[in-house]
Amino acid sequence: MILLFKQRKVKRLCKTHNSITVNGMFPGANPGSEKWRHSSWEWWDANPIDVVRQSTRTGAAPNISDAYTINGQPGDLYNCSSEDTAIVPIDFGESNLLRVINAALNQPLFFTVANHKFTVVGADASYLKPFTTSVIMLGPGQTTDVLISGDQLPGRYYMAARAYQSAQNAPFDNTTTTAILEYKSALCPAQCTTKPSMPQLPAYNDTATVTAFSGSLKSPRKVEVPTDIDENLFFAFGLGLNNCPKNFRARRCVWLMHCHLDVHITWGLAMAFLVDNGIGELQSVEPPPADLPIC
Ligand SMILES: [Cu+2]
Repeated sequence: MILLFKQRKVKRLCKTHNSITVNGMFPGANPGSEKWRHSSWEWWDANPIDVVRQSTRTGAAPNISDAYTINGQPGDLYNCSSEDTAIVPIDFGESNLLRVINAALNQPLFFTVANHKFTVVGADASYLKPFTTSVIMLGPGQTTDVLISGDQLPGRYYMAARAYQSAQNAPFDNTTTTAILEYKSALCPAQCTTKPSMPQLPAYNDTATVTAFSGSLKSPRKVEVPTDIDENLFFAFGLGLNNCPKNFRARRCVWLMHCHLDVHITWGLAMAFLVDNGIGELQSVEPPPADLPIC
């Protein structure tokens, strides 16, 4: 397979920027290539690598984004964006699977569609016991698979995403990104001159809705877990102020883990698991690559 990397000029929020494309498409969301994959991203009026580098250097949170996007487009509620708003076609009477990805850097996001309900059937590559909801919430990096039925008056409906502010007083991008769910039988341009219906999104700090949603994520069937516990282990996660053991750099693998936003790893909030070799080659750590930087 040949991957062709190119710089392409893209216009977002009234300005033109360079963006990297792979075989002519933006990495991640490829609008049009797979109809029902939807990703919500963030957009900075800056080079996003600079945003991350600056936050790593200063130790502060990354600058908040200037827009969120659905399938690469900010949508109608931002300046200079309405001409390129992503359109998601649907047939009346049809049931469609939406694979929704939160590809934002740090921001948990609510996602909803006007007048339609979702049947949630999967999350992060696991099937779920289906349940119905009008709004879903995804943490950064999370995926959720939902079914949506074309059972409403054929027309145009906004799909919208905006922030769930999970931490009080932490600054966040409070803008709203939209795409348009468009019934194929809705006659354009006659019907397209009227604005699509806008869904109601939860308040930024609506933790009750988030708790109700995440509490509904259940396995399709009973999961067998060990119930005979020989020993109770209590782990306290805290700031590691101890010096690393002397043999830290020997042939052992260090697995950095933080069960939250990735940016917190650069703040030093990672748990380091030392992983030793097991028995045989398949249970052993591969040697580091020749170009591994020495710190
Ligand atoms: Cu964290």
